[in-house]
Amino acid sequence: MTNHIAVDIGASSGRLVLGTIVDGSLKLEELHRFSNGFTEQDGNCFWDIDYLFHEIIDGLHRAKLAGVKECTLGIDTWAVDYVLLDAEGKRIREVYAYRDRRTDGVMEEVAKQLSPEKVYAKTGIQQLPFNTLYQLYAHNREELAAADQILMVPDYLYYRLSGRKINEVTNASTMQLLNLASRDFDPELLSFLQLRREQFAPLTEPGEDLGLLSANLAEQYDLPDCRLICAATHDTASAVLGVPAQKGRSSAYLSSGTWSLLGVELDHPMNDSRAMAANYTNEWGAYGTYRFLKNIMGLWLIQEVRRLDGGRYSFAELATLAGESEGFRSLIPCNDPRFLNPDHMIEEIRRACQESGQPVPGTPGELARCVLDSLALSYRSYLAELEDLTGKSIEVLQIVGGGANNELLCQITADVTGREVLAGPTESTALGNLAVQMIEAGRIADIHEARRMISHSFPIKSYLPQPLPELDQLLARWEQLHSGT
Ligand code: LFR
Repeated sequence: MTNHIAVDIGASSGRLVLGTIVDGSLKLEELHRFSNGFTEQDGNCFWDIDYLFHEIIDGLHRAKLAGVKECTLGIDTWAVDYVLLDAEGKRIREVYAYRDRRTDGVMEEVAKQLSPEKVYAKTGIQQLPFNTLYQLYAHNREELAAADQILMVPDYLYYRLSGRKINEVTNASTMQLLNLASRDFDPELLSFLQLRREQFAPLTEPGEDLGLLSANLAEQYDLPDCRLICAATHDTASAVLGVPAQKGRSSAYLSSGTWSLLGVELDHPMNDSRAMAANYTNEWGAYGTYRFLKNIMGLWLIQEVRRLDGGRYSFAELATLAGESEGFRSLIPCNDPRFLNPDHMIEEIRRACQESGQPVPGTPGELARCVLDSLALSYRSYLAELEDLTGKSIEVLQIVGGGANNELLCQITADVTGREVLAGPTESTALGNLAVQMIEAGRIADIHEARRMISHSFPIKSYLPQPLPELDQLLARWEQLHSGT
């Protein structure tokens, strides 16, 4: 098999990417791209999962038209969101989006009944209000008890394509229900939610052969012959697999998209009390790895500014406007939960600046600049924390994902962190997804070879830190902003 297709769906867009190996290099071809986003109905937020399924079908049909007769296929999406199935395998309801506000205050409520220390010792997962544990707690009890199966979003998409039910591990770990020691669902956490182990499918590792695409679908929509391979179905797991090999120097990765995921790959979980206090996560990776990382609010802040501004400017234009605006004029504590899903992001940013006595950003360029400056400063703080927790100094920051295209963000990040930033590839998530398929197909030996191949197949841009005038004052302002929140 020489054709491999990655289905990579993030919170704001999805794509089908064809990956091949030509003369020892990886080549990507985008077959199909579509938008994604949640919609609000009666105060709740939902994904349109049927739309996403049909976009996958559409993309596969285009692949066939482009000459792909047979291929392997892997799927990754964002994490934590789930789909309930009844005994006939039919979806019970619309799929809640993780920014839905039904989980407001739930984390605190659960903490009164279930010690957070115990949950962290078991799972090693950071406390985020939208972890599946809290979403399920907030879900209608009867509906949950009646569910025959609980699948995560990519598991469900595999199921629709093949009829096979799995719970893939990289994504399942974000439920905050898996036990690091037993490497299965934790009985105590399940019973807390009044759930049964049988409501979940067997845990499945990336690389597993999931069989053929359903013959009915292939015939009905004129699709290629597809063998489904279990990818690292959490997009961040795939993105980290797709980080290029880094020789000699110690580095951290920053997967920059809707979220900024900053961390390092470990071969063992680090779920001690310090990691818990700093709220770092140990999400399960492919090939026995763990993603020791922190969620930072990310480009969601800019996506919302853009949306509320009526989409007047593209992301590239917003970056240009930000570059023309005065730097470090107003800063926000960008990881504050107030920015998770405010009623109006622009107003929320302005309010935060006003409350802290800073100039209020007016134009889209000023707003974008405020966000980018604040993100870069947060990367500096979290890198220091990461060094402290792991006991290792970090010389280089490797930025992958869409944010690697944002030259201003990459340069300010280098300047503020005082480290070299290596940016690219932007399609690291699709690459990580494809790497698992290629390893499974015997075309690449292992993930080390895949990462070496990624590093020589795509341009990676270096940003060296430039001295920042008045850095000390800037850092003092940043500190003060956080001591006041
Ligand atoms: C990134 C991501 C993060 C996860 C968040 C919610 O797309 O998957 O890793 O914390 O979305 O699922």
